[in-house]
Amino acid sequence: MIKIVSSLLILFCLSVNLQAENGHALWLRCQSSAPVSVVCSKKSIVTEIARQELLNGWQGQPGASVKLIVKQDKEVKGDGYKLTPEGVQANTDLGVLYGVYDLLRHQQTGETINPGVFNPSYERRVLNHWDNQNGTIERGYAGRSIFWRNTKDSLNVTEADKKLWREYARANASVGINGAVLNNVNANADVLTDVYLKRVKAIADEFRPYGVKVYLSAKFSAPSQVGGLATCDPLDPSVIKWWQAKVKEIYAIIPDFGGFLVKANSEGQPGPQDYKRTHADGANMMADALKPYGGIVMWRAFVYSASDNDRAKQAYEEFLPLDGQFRDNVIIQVKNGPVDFQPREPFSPLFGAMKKTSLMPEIQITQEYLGHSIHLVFLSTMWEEFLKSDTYQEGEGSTVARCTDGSLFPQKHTAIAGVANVGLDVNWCGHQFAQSNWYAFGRLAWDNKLTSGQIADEWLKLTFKRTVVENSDWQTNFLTPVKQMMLDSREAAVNYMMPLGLHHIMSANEHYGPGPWWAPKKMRKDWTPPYYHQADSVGVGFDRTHAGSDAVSQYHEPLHTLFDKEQTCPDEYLLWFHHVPWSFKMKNGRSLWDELCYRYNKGLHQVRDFQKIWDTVQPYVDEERFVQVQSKLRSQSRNAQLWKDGCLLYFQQFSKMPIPYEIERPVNNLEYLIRNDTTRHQNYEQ
Ligand code: GCV
Repeated sequence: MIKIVSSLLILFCLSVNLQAENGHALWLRCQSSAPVSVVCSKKSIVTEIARQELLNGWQGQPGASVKLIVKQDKEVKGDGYKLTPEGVQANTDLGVLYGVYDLLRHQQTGETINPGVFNPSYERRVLNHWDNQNGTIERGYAGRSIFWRNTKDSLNVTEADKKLWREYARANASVGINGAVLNNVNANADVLTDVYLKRVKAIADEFRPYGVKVYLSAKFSAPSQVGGLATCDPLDPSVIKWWQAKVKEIYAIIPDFGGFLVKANSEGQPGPQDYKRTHADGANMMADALKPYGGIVMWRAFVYSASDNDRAKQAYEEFLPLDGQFRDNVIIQVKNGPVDFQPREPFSPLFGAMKKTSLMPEIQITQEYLGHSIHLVFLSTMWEEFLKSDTYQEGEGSTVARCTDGSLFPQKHTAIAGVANVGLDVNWCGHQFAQSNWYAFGRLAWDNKLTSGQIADEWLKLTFKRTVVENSDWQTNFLTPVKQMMLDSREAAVNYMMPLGLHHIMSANEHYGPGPWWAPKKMRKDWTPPYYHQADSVGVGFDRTHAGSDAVSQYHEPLHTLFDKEQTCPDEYLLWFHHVPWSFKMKNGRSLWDELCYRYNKGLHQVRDFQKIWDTVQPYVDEERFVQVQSKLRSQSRNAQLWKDGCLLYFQQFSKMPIPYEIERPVNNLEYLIRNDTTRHQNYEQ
């Protein structure tokens, strides 16, 4: 009997998946199910969803009985859960739902289910959408916003809107994401007005059953812009009153509103410093207004000014002196690196340095600097590298993960944010493989100790497996090579874009192709690549040693000394911390110039290999997704060639050294690349 049911199950899955797939179902594709009976100790909208998910997706013993129990247990924290031989137990309804998704994930990936307790690393696992109210998305590469549009009836809530929001919330819940900031950090104050708040409420209503809270980016100047006040001084009683009233109004319609995200005094945004107040004054004023309702303020530390001698140092310099001055419902949101989501940066030295303030990492899921939705880059390895970086703030083992998840310093709230890569594109993320980054963010936010290998394995099985039980042929010919491609993809991007610690050398403001030459006369220096690479006849790289900008001193020992010396600085960060002579002898014996040539060349060849790998897996992938990925890889390959040619030919003007003869010659001329700089992106988007 079991055999018959399993065969039917396989047949059903096969027939579902032989149809074209467009990627809209994400990692939640498998609908086949074996019969199961589900008993739940508590009835609620959330537990009903949990029950339905089990009924629709059960892959275990046919006819089994599963118990879902909501019961207090000291071992279980927050919305964590316990997997037991009988089913799922949790303190909250949401915990039960998370447990059910985990159970199903195990079944669908064929992993053994080990009973145990699974608690989240962070209390708040939040997506930041940089969506504008006119429907565009800053740094979005997957179509327009799923929340906002600029048609005539833009604020009408349709059934199609609600369906999409529910699908989005379900996808988030399935990986443990429990919050979403619905609008751009470069905020438009109108979002806090009545008409927009009605739409926010409608979104919150669809999210609620899946445990996803809504948050808003709040413009610091809102009291003037939409409140008509003469000032936005955070210590002014009228301003304090305005925010209190605004918060009260929001909670009256959205009782579980999460709180505000604020970008202040950064890149032209208003903030407390406009009134000679500190970041703490500004954040605390908002935090006080939110406190009675349980809301939080996520205050960004992404600050830098044109006049500073090293942009990488500024967040630390501005925020560290404020340690201990923030209310306990303020969390300082810090980008992973000290500059800006580059393909590789050392971790921001603020992590661990602020010991009396809650800090949350901000990572970027949307690929602003990593090839938009054209390049296949699995970002999990980058985030894993970051979370596992040792800050040494409390001795060895003080990883970024531990400095932010509450295990090293007491934190009232813990959180992690990811800048979303979601838009109206049918596959949500623009590139089928970009979905894996959304997935990976959720999984790492839930468990910051997971490995990228495990995440890639899970995602590939859930996203591409055609039957419940794939044969070993699939494992060998699809899973193994494609997983390896994913795991290598970030390092490949670093190699063909910005190896050896180079950073911020992309073209213009679109941040796609190479542009180490890009430096319009009137442009702020710290927005142009030459500020970062500092290439000259002597060498290349930014001197951040004690003899240079001294950014190294923001790192705790032993990192301070390690980074400070060319000989001990890891190759990956060499040109981040040092201005290195072209003929400098690398650890492997090559000159810096030769090594640069090898790295760029290697990156390009890695992408060409990805093309080959993908072509070999054609028999295992449905036509639509296969062709899409194949075509994107072609664009990526052409773009990698531009990066290699553009950067090597540009830097060669300074090094005056030959490209090693065993390396392929450039196929583009530098003058051509520079001349076509601004239009190139469009040409390669096809
Ligand atoms: C939302 C970078 C991006 C900006 C972004 C900013 C930020 O500068 O290029 O588009 O603005 O970071 O994180 O605030």
